[in-house]
Amino acid sequence: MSRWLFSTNHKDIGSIYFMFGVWSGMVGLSMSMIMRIELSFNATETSSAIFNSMVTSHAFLMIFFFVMPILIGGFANWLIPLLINSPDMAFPRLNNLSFWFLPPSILLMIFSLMMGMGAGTGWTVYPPLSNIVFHSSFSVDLVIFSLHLAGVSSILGAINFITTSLNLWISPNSLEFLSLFGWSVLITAILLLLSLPVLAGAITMLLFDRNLWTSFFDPSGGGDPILFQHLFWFFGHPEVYILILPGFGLISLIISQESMKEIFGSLGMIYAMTSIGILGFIVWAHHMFTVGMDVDSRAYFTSATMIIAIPTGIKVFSWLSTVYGSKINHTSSLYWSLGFIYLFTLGGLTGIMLSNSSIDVVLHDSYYVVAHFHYVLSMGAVFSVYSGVNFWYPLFSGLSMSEMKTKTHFFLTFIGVNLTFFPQHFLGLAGFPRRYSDYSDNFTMLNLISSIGSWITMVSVMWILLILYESLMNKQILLWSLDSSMNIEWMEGQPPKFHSCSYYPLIMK
Ligand code: HAS
Ligand code: CU
Repeated sequence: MSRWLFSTNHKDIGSIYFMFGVWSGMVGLSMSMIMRIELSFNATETSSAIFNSMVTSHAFLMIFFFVMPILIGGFANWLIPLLINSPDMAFPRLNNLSFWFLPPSILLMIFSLMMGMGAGTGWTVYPPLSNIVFHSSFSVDLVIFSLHLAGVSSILGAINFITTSLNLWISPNSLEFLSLFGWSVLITAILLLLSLPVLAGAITMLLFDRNLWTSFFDPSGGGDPILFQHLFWFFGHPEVYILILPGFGLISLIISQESMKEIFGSLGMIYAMTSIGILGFIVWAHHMFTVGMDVDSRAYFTSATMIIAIPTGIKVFSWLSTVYGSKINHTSSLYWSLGFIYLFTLGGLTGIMLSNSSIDVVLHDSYYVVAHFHYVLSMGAVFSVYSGVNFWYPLFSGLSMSEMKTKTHFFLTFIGVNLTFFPQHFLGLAGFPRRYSDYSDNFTMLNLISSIGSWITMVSVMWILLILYESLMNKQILLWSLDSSMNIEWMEGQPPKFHSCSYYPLIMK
């Protein structure tokens, strides 16, 4: 018990982050299924209220309690000290504290659904909807407290990763040789450190507006609700890159390993990630094109946003150039990586469409936006998680999963998520607004396809859980890895042995 509760070991802490993330991912998934079920029937007043609070909690759970804990808490905790040859993180006890802020935080989020009316604000928590007038119960306050705790957890984690990457880096002592995953986590941690305090400020001001009679966001007291939007998106846009950058890092390591060569243009990859990180801070108002902004600002935010396609394109083409012409290992982990490149690019391209302020005025708050961000998240970030899980499961657990089964899992998920989200582009273009609990008949067909897709995805999640269960129960250890190119030696009852000559130097790059 104390091994987990008081753990200061980066691998153990990484493992509890994984368990936590998988659990909250399942809760988040259930919430999305509740939304799809609601959309399959005629809405009532009650079902609409539930729908609204599901929209809010689903987003928070997936972002703060699934993707971030798994990619940063799980993968980065496990891999960063290994990649820089350091015995542990710089502040092991702080690492423990970072994790243990999360359970109370998620409890507050769940309590917000059970006490009061539920927070039907969406993850953006915009006032005036989130004001005491329109959300008079305790729910929004609970959401704010939950975000405070999750924010503290992430800031402490960020401090830890930055210090570890810069100070525990033993040899060679040039950052150019830090692995691409190391770079992605370092940049992510800097983004966290700079953006989360702004969110904390915004939600604390909202808390004061709700309970202490301030009027930061209330025009009747001299405030301005648009101020909240600026503060939120100054955090919110860097946040989307926080969600994807560690995924980029994992994909780079995996593509390089499975193609058996160094990543094409790895220095360019470092510059690309750095530019994405910097640019991410100066494009936030592309989420606010419809607030009545002047034309010059819209022109600026449109152009600045479009520039991000350049470093991102550099990353996509470098991954493709790495795979091109190499004798690739057809592992399920590589399937997920290739799926990532394909579908993330699709999502990125719809992002470029949305960055045109004149187009966004029509598409804002429509399902087109929902399709965009699920392509970059459900198929970008989540595919990178699955790719990483398939790749490092043997290292994390000492066990193996059936390749044949994990490949069927890949295809099932691939079909499921595309069926779910591709039709949502057309729903958006046809004018179906997001966050609505009901719709007119002409939207039925596309919604039906989307719901069927979500059930297929649900089955695919059950399938991977079964695969994991089978592996854990049977203590499925390979005697000798058939896949010699992975250079891992498996001996019954012993942890896997990595042949440093090939595996390690490759993942170091
Ligand atoms: Fe986004 C809304 C624009 C990347 C996540 N995004 C969201 C929301 C989320 C999200 C969660 O400008 C909704 C928030 C909410 O609740 O309201 N996004 C972009 C752009 C990029 C982008 C330009 N988004 C992401 C990533 C996310 C993410 C990554 C998470 C993981 N996004 C927007 C805009 C909105 C938005 C608007 C607001 C919409 C609204 O009205 O609310 C870029 O980083 C994408 C770059 C990637 C590529 C693909 C690879 C590049 C290649 C190079 C060639 C491409 C070229 C472009 C030259 C571009 C292969 C050509 C252009 C063509 C159209 C063909
Ligand atoms: Cu954005």
